[in-house]
Amino acid sequence: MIRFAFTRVLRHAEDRIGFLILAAALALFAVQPALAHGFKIGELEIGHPWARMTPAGAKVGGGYLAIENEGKDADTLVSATAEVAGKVEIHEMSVKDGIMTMRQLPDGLAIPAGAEVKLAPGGYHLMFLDLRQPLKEGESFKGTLTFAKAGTVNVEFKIEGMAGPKGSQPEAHDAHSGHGTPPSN
Ligand SMILES: [Cu+2]
Repeated sequence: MIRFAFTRVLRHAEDRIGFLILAAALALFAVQPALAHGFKIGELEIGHPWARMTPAGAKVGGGYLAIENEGKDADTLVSATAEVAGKVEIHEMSVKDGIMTMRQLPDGLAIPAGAEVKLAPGGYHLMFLDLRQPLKEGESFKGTLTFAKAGTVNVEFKIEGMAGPKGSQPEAHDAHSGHGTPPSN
């Protein structure tokens, strides 16, 4: 039935534009599930939470996402949980004088009004500690994010390959790969 409809549309040159619009609409529809991976609580939009796959035996992993604050008040990401981890911390990674350092943000991560804050390889990130299982590419796990004002939102982290999701910077991956090995080893 659909094929018949297409043939009819294509028969008329002036209708080709209609066909293109239809094709574009179908393509958009096909892509949507991937784009729709986001969560919302209050005025906060959480975009594509993901975690990097971990090698077997790794006890720590990194988690990333974007937080957009569409409200007029600042908020703060104060804590997070993940079903695969015994503990989750909010970290900042930075390079100073050529030395890479990572520190926990004891007061959480500020999300200014009207701003988007990205947790991404090489910068802010969630640190999954005491991993109960290796993070396997293609799987996902549940977690929560708690904000000082907005409260707690349930999210799902998609586990991506070593290169991260499409569009993330590959060079940042190298900067973060030290996470695969616990410092205590
Ligand atoms: Cu970290």
